[in-house]
Amino acid sequence: MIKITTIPGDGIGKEVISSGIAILENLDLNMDFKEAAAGEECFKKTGTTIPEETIKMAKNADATLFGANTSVPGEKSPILTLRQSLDLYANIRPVKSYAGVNSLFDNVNFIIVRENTEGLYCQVESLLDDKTIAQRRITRKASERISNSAFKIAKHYKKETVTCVHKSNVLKKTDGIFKDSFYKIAKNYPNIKTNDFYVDAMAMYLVTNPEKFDVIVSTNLFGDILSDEAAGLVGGLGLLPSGNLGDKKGLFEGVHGSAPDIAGKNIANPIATILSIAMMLDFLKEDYYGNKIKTSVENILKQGKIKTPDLGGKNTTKEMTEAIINEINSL
Ligand code: GGG
Repeated sequence: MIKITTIPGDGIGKEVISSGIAILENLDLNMDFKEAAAGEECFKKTGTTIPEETIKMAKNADATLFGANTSVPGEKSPILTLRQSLDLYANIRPVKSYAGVNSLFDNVNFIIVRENTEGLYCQVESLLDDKTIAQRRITRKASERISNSAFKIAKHYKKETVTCVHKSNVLKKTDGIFKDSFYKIAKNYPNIKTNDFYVDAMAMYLVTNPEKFDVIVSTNLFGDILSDEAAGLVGGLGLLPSGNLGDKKGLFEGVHGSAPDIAGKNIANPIATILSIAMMLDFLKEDYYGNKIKTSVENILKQGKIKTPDLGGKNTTKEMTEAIINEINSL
């Protein structure tokens, strides 16, 4: 029995997780789903954005599926708390062009590997009179392990080059360590090419030559910002999946947020979650089903008959989900 904790959260999180469960229930797998609360709605009901019980349920599951959460001013972000509590230090975000999708580029295929536990996401900020300070913690340990994840991914997917993105000309100590750690770990992978760019230059290269990149490793905030830019290259956030991985645990979520403007309308694109489920199944060593899901999504996008509004169509979340289920069953 595979134990899955689901955390739908807020906004479109509920709709896309319900699509995700429909996809999983259709597979010939023995799975048990337990739902846990987190986010703005949970805060209104319980006074906390992430109850201890939710963290416990994520720790006890074989994998966790996360929808999205709306941030509550002054309160902890549930997703950051989960990443830190479960030490899910690697945020893996594959970015790919799909045939049939109207996008800026049709030849993109890279993976962003984002450090997930420190940087500006420590959630340590202070206010003294009119002076505010945010802590940007970068350690050798976390920098080396995320570089190692990036090289392992490059090796696994037979990618040629790993690119380190930083701003060490300004953040000399913090990003100095990040860059040094990258080149230290690179020595263990002599067959993989390396290069590094400042984040501002990288922001430009992604819109001029995105096809040149294979695996990109960066700190927490830079990795997040580049992910949204990358989504813009290939058709939007509705298509970008992600996995938050530690040494033992995995939590999977679309890169998008809770999108309150379209929540509850049955028009959110479920593909980011469905592709995150494919990543989850690979993580659970059920890659036969993971591959089936990926192929089905590719086929549906290529056929172009069913499109949610973000892809230029008028179909609903449920219609897209049903089309992908039918495609899976036809393979
Ligand atoms: N920009 C898309 C979005 O809002 N994604 C949700 C998000 O930012 N989550 C926090 C994170 O991934 O660090």
